Amino acid sequence: MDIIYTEDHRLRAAKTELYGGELVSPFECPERMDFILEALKERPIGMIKAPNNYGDAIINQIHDAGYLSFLDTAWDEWEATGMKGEPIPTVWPSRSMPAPHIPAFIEGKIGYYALAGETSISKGTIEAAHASAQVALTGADAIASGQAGHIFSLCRPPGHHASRDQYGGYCFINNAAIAAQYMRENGAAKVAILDVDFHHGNGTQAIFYDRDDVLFLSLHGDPSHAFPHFLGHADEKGHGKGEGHNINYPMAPGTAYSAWAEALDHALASIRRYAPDSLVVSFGADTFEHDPISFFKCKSDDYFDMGARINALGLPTLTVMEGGYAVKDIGTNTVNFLIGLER
Ligand code: Q9C
Ligand code: ZN
Repeated sequence: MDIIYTEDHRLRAAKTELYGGELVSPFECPERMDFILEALKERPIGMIKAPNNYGDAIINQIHDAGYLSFLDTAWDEWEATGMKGEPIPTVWPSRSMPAPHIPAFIEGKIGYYALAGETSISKGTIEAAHASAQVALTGADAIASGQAGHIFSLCRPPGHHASRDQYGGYCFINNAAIAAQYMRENGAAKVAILDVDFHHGNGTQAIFYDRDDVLFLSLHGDPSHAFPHFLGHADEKGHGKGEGHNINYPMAPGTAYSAWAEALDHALASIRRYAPDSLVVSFGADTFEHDPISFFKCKSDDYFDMGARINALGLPTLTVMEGGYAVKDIGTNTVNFLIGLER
């Protein structure tokens, strides 16, 4: 399986994340990729290739124009205020204060376009996010054109929390959604997105919620206990034409692989019934027992089985990297998953 990767992810190197009431060094850091690259060097599974440039056409179909231009200028506008730290939101449109107008001042715009408060927009963030989207598009193209049966798009920053017009949870541009949309535009009548990151893929869900041409399934920590806290419940099943095309598997703190894999089998049965032309896997290694911000109990060897079960679908499959923060182990666990995918 070939791997699509670019060093441009290093442009995303925020100094701060708001965590536990403190500003800490971000969990979602460039070193994550180094551990995966190191594991791929020890156990090579294919060629590592640079992304092509597909421009903005698909990105513009998935994201709001005002949101994208906000991201383009956010750092410069923030820097111009003379504020000392990195931009994080301090105020939001909320239940008692819905937003009839988009603010002009950067502090208000940040609140308008943020869905969570942990993620700083550092200098270089939007450049890295666009490079990450091209990594996803290059993988989607290889799958759509039939050049490959499996591709791994080693995206960073991740994407599945980013909605049409909001960033957060370390995500800015929704790589998996863009990959699925590219496949739809290039020969696939139906695409399934299977999100196995520890966190609910709220952004991907929201983007496809009223569509029946993209089936979204997510296995994740119960939002009653885990980020993103407000989306990802089992009763969210899609809307309008999309009714029945959104399937959530929220799971309790402490869930081990055996129970997780039962939910996976249920999800795989739904994918088989849907009979998509291709599959996008939003893969996060944060289901690992020692992940610092998550509460599932998957062990390193479980990732082989996870990959093998998904491979049994027999679908052209693009795996897109999402989260995973136990930096020492995400290399091992990610490569285990990819090896399992080819079993
Ligand atoms: N107490 C991804 O995995 N904060 N994003 C968690 C835990 C945000 C995770 C705080 C986690 C975002 C792509
Ligand atoms: Zn995650």
